[in-house]
Amino acid sequence: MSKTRNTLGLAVAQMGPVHLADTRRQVVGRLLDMLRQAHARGARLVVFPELALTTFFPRYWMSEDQAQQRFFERSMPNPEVQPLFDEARRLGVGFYLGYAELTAQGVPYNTAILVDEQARIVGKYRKIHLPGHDEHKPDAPFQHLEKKFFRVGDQPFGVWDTMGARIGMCLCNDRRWPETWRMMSLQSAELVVLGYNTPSHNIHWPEPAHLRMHHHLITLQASAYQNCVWAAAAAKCGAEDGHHMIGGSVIVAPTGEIAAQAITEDDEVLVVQADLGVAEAFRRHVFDFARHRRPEHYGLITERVGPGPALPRTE
Ligand code: CDT
Repeated sequence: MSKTRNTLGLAVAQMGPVHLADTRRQVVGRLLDMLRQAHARGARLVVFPELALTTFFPRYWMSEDQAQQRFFERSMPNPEVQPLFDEARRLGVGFYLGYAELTAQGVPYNTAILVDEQARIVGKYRKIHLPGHDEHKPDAPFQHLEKKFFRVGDQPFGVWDTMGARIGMCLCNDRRWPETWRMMSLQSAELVVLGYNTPSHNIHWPEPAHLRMHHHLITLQASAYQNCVWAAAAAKCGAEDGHHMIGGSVIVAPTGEIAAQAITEDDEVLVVQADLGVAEAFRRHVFDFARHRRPEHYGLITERVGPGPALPRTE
């Protein structure tokens, strides 16, 4: 007897560079093309990158006001992004989209939304792990000013039941932190979606360039396996006005295996029919959290931020 498989048509829409001179209208045109391609290949959910509507502006020194005037969205959908919502509803495809959000109270966040097949915003996530710095580094080849331009997200990692799956969201640097994934797998996430902009060069120390891709993939693969989730990660990549960022968009199975990976540094769509049942054996056995986790021995994880002294021992 054949078992019915619970599959989700899952797409990652990687973006090539968005230059300073590119308009929102041009960018949304590219997103529309990829939404249609993904739909034609059987996708029900399309994952777009972090800060997908603009260049990765935290690389430029400017005032917060200048950044907000040029790169932030005051409402969503707004008239420039509305065509994406309209086409998603017409096709019956949901999506995840990252953008710079300025709230009605004037608070700036690095945000992602989850939009269902009826084009309703069903989930919002505001980035928690903000990398980089807030001061000007005039000697660096570029800046990484996320700590200047964004506030830390105001809500914990969440999950949303939509499009036939329990879906968690995070953004870029969050993927490097085990706590991100565990927060969502403890809420029974089946899929974690994320966008990223990862510069190829580290401005803080001469990190060998190949490690950027290695750390990206090893993190995605280990986290998917250790948390029994599918992971779908969409890059914005290539050289934005000469500033290179890694590609390597991937869909990873709960086995830790890569089910699909981008081969270009341009707009490129990956589609996988993701069998959500694959995780079940892992959840019942090696990672049966309810039976095997020992939170009474994990206290430091929430008590301490940085490393400190050894814990006292009885023997
Ligand atoms: N956008 C973003 O979060 N980028 C960071 C750069 C890290 S620099 C160490 C990332 O984690 O990919």
